[in-house]
Amino acid sequence: MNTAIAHTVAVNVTVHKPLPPASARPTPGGPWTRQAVLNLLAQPFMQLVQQAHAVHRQHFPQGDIELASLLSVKTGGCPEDCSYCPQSVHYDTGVDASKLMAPDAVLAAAAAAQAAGATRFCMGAAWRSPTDRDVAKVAELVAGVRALGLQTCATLGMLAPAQAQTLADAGLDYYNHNLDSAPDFYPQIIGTRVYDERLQTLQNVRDAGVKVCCGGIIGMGETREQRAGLIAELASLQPAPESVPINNLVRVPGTPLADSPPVDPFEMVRMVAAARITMPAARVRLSAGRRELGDGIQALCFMAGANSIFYGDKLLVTGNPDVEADRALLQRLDLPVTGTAA
Ligand code: SAM
Ligand code: DTB
Ligand code: SF4
Repeated sequence: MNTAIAHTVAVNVTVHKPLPPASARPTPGGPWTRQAVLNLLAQPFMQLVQQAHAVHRQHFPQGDIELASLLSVKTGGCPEDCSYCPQSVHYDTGVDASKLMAPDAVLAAAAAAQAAGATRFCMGAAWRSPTDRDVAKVAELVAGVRALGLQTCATLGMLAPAQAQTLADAGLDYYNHNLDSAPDFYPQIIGTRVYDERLQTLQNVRDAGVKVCCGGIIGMGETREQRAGLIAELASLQPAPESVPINNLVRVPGTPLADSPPVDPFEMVRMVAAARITMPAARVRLSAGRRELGDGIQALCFMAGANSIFYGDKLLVTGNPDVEADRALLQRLDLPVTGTAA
């Protein structure tokens, strides 16, 4: 890791409980130890892509790409100190805090996303953990979005079991809660929430019968070994997540990671390939940071097994490729969109 970043992170993050070294953590899902994933990632690039593509074709013979739209229903003012995040109160990023959006505005955005071709709608809130009142309000949003005929997803921070159940009863299909990084790198990035709390929320979501969307970020100064550690943790969840977002860090001015050196874009392709091979039935989403990847790298990611994108001009608070550019790219690559495949 770049020493300047190591310094900035150390200043901004309070590390609470050190986790055991990754090698000591169980990988109950079977063969996907950190070393096994590292062996995958370290293969000759073309060999890795070829292997991942074969797994992809076997599990997704239609080769369709899911379009998932994202809306920040409650922006900014978050008490957490995630070093990558423009919505944390700890950093001066120019993002103003706002209240939870009104239902009619959320439903209008969902209907517009659907009209543009999205089949999944994800609502994000900058909370550490919602109150029961917050959850009741989001449950109303979930029911409304589902009534439009969209798949629903929410990402609201840590959830208690009863809160997960409330959202499940409202018709929530997926809950997004990322592990973000390997357990041994994580404390350098986040000090206000420990890894095991993330695992607990994932379990609460599972127990409520909601499908899990869980992934991470690359480009935060982690090593390839640590990227392997993230994939091993994800693939060892029982069962594996149904949806796996792989984010390329969006370096937002004002955050401690603003000046992180960009990671080699081929590393993003390798991560997608490793996610595809280790979690063959999952929707692997090429998530934040696509604008910096360019069309060629994105095409390689689709080849390596990415079959979902965030679709819409905005992610939560940062930009995303234009809808027209995305549709054109998928057409140029002859990739069918989910729900329209022949
Ligand atoms: N506040 C909730 C939480 O963190 O649990 C939900 C929203 S949070 C923005 C969802 C995820 O977005 C994070 O876990 C992280 O993986 C991703 N994310 C946030 N900022 C990012 C950035 N600058 N670049 C890439 N991914 C980012
Ligand atoms: C995920 O893995 N990526 C999305 C979603 N889950 C909620 C968020 C990306 C955020 C990128 C920076 C921003 O716009 O705030
Ligand atoms: Fe808050 Fe989520 Fe951002 Fe962390 S990633 S600061 S929890 S909004």
